[in-house]
Amino acid sequence: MPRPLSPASPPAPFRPDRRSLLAGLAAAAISPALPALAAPRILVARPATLALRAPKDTPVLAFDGAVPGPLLRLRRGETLPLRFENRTDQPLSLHWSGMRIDNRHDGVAGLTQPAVAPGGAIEFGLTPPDPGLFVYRPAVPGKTGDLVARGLAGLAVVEEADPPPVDADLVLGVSDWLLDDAGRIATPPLAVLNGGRLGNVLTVEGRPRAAEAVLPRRARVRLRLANLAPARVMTLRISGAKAYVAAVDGHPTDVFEPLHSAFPLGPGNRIELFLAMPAEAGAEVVLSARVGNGFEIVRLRTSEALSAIAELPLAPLPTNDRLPAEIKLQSALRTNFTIEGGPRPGLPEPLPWHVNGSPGTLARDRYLFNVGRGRPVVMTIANRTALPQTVHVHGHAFRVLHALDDGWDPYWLDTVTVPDGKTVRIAFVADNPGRWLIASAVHDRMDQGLYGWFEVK
Ligand SMILES: [Cu+2]
Repeated sequence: MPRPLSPASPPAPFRPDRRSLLAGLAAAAISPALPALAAPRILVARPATLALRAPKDTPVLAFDGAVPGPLLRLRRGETLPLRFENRTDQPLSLHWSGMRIDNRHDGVAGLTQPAVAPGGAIEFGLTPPDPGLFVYRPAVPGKTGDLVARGLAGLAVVEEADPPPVDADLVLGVSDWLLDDAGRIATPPLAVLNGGRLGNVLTVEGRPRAAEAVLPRRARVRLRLANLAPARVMTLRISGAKAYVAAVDGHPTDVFEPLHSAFPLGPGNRIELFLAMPAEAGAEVVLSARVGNGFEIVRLRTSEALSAIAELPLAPLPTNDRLPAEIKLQSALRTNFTIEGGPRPGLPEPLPWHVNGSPGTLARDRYLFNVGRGRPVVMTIANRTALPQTVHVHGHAFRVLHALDDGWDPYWLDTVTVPDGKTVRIAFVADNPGRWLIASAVHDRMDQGLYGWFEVK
């Protein structure tokens, strides 16, 4: 995620009127409520097929046979009982990327729990502490890139208690598929995987074309977007409407920033936008990714009708008071995450990935650092490679510190991109006990050693 775009003055605060309150109540009424003693939500990973390229469907792996997996809607602080069944021939796990959940359910095979064997199942309760948009997928070091590239990824929305009223809440997962000539998922050689696989078919919600919707004139739209690609960074642009960034990586931003022509979204990154549809009927708003000649992600069109909430200003999301109000940097543990390896000019083969001088390992005595619960951590991520590196921290949300002082960017992240040859410092409070992965968000690089882990005691 880059530095913030030029800051804009935040829009006027949202003052709910009776109409919007009624709209909110109506929305609450149609949200599924969990019974007190709910049967578990069953999630099954199994083979399926997907129409990616005519004439033949592509064999994939999918949660509940759907790509992306079924959209899970949860409520902050409420426990969703889950049963995960593995009906594939691969060992799997279920990681909830971005959720600051109990370490026992973080789903990193070999670190937080054993992999679920083919034919096996696990049951657990998932209690998300923060609202936002999250990704679920396997995290099996050595295998994750292949599993995600075959289709195993889905989205979870954790609802706010009082979401701003909107005419439409669109949740979209964008994926990138590498197909061979026969239309099957390709298996690239290791030297290609070292950098991460880039696909040749992009999809939105599993279809190789833009999502479309017709909305009232002046409609208020919440657009939630996740990059589910195994390796591709997508640069977004919007035309036809003014869009505001409301949240990145699930957490509300301090300041609303206009989405100018472009915004990069790395693998695993999520972004939430608010936009106001034009006042004319038949007007179009297009969000696209700068890939090739441009790939349309969503195309929205206005109808003759007028939004009932057209007069409401675009409002920021409620702030998340579970995130620390401050991070005491002067008492922080200082630590490093130095990345080396990969392709180098003049070398025929890429070098193996190293973090702090060696490839990642889950061996119990080989942690990057351990830290007492509640202590601040400042980590210097040094990218001594020829590629941008997107680094993902489990179980915590962090701030990106400014280069010259201890100020920070006005949002929380769990995934940050460090340009090649550059260094970025991040700060977080180590408030979630357990063993947590720090890994390349380009899963193929993690599979080849670009990771480490830390322990909070
Ligand atoms: Cu994650």
